[in-house]
Amino acid sequence: MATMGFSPAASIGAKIGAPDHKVICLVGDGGLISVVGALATAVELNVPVLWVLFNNFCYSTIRSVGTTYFKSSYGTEFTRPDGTPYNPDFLLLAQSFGIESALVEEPSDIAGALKTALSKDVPYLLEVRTRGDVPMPRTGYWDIADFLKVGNE
Ligand SMILES: Cc1ncc(C[n+]2csc(CCOP(=O)(O)OP(=O)(O)O)c2C)c(N)n1
Ligand SMILES: [Mg+2]
Repeated sequence: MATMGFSPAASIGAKIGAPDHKVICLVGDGGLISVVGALATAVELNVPVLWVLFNNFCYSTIRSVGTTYFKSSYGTEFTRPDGTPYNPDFLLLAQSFGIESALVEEPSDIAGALKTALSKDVPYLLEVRTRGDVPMPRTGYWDIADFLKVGNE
C-alpha cells in the first residue's frame, strides 16, 4: 500500500476484497488527517486493518518538491504560531473513534509493537514517530518529478 492520501480508505477495500489476508496500510500524518473519516468506516464495517502511521510533523514529500523546484518549504511543516511542532494527539484520536492504538518512539521498540499490532484482529493504529528534519525516503516512481522538470510552460 502506498503512503499517499487515500490509502487509509483504500486499505479498507483491500481487506474486504481479501479477508484472509492481513492488510497493512503505511500512511503519513498529513495523509491520515486528510482522510481521517476512514477510521469511522473501519469501525462501522468492522474491518480489521492495521494502519502504520509515520508521524514526522510535516508534508515531507511536498516539502521536497517545494525545496527542489521552487526553493520554498512554505506550508509544509506542522507547527504552532511559535514554531513548535504541532499535530493532534493520534492516540486520543484513535480512542475517540473506538480504535486500539500504540505509539513507537524508539527504533528498538518497533519490532515488538508491530508483533502486537499484527496479532490483533481489529482496526488498529500504530503511530511511529519519525524524523521530520530529513526527507522521507521514497521508492518507486512519481510522475510529478517528470512534470516539474519542465514546469507549466
Ligand atoms: C488525496 C491526495 N491529496 C494530495 C496528495 C498530494 N500529496 C502527495 S504527498 C503529500 C504529503 C503527504 O504528507 P504525509 O502524509 O505527512 O507524508 P510524508 O510526505 O510526510 O511522508 C501530499 C499532500 C495526494 N497524493 N493525494
Ligand atoms: Mg508527514
